[in-house]
Amino acid sequence: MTRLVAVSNRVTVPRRVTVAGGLAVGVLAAMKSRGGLWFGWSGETTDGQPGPPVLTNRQNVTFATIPLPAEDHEPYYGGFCNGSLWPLFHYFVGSMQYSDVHFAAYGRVNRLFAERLAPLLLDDDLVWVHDYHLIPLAAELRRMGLRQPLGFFLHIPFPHVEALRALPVHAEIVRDLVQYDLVGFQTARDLECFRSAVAEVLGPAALRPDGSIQSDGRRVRVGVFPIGVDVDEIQRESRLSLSSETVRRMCDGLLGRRCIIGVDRLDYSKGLVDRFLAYERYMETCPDSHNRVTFLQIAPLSRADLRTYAEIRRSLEQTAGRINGRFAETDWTPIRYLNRNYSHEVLMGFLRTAEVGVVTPMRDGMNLVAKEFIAAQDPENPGVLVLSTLAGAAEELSSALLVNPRDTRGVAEAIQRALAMPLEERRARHGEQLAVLRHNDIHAWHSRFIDALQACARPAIVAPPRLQANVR
Ligand code: ADQ
Repeated sequence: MTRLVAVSNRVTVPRRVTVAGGLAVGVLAAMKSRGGLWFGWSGETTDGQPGPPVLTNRQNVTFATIPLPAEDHEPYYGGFCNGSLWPLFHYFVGSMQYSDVHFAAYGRVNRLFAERLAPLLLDDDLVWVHDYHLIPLAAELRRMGLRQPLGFFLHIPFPHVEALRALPVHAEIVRDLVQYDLVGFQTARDLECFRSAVAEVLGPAALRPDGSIQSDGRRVRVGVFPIGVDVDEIQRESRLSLSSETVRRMCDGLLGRRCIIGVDRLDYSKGLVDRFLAYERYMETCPDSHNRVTFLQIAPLSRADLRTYAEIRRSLEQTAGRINGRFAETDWTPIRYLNRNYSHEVLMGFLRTAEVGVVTPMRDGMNLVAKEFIAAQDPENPGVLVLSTLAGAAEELSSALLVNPRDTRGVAEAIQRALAMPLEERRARHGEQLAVLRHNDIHAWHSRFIDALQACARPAIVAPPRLQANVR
């Protein structure tokens, strides 16, 4: 079996500390089941250029990490990645900043990744690069003469070309993406947006009739690979953790009240302020809910040293404080808002306890919490998912209560409907959603991508067959 090499911006060698983030959850699952090498940033900075990667073995996975040069880290990570690409790709075009200095640091960090990764690569490795931080990595590796199959998966949405064009270097981004052999997206919409960007930048002739892309005489395959969750593992965890101390204390603290839950990294794209406003509206229109329902929002801090993230944190604290001040009673706090990380198991226990999961991002590549909520439920007495139409997960989970996250009245009504939904309807919806989750679980996600990438290694003279229905 050829070795899998995963590359992502940040690599956290598993310890007992849990990292909240969908990419880490997904890539770790792929690496654990298949083994291989996982390369990326250690989370530290250094003066000057870093030396060779530090290698750490954990079971069948070797973690290879490097620090980043202190002077490049901020313009690369806070600047181009999270000041330009993240807002733009989530359609916050007005919040996007752009600076040539940031873009140059983005290029330098990608070159550094290529230079430190290349000596670790074997001839028949499969290299799978993750997410928007590393779009130029394939071009850098190709410049160094590497010939291994290179795949890229975008965890976040790919924006429509009309939004993408707002970025001064959008053409470079598209040209760098077609240096990979395989480019994968979460949803069919993202893929269509990418194809229209390719037509705009490379010309319509770059789109081949079979759906693949022609670039400099090479064939670039593209596909849709919706990320999933480990359904059986989540069911096991959520059952077991009901008896854990932390989950028991949480349940005891509810004093028999019904629980609505939200779990998100603290990020402005997750729609948390509007979600709180929708819950406020629900309490306004349903006075019966007072002292009978509690909204538990778990939102671990992320990218906390970036200004936009400090702002959203402040505004959430103010909104939760105002709403609690308005409705709370001596023995009831309507919104419990926590900025903490929990182990995956405890989190799944919280999700199982809740009767309604509210997942209302303004945009999201997929949103694993929506899928985790469904998988964690008791199938005999399941809760109801209220889901934003702008999350990639909505493409698959069409039997959730679908809402527009800015429509506070619509979200409030969906919460009300979810809490009143009869058992039979809840079971029917949950059954449909669970079947989708099983079909597209985490194992299906990585094996489909890796099979498609493996096929890119075949000699060019063999006419490449269609590998799967969703790979062109
Ligand atoms: P994220 O934006 O991080 O992921 P999401 O898909 O919801 O969003 O994944 C978050 C993960 O972190 C979940 O597995 C969740 O359980 C975990 N988590 C959240 N809060 C936690 C807490 N307090 N403690 C511990 N764990 C916590 C990005 C994209 C998404 C895409 C994923 C995967 O933005 O659109 O779905 O990658 O591709």
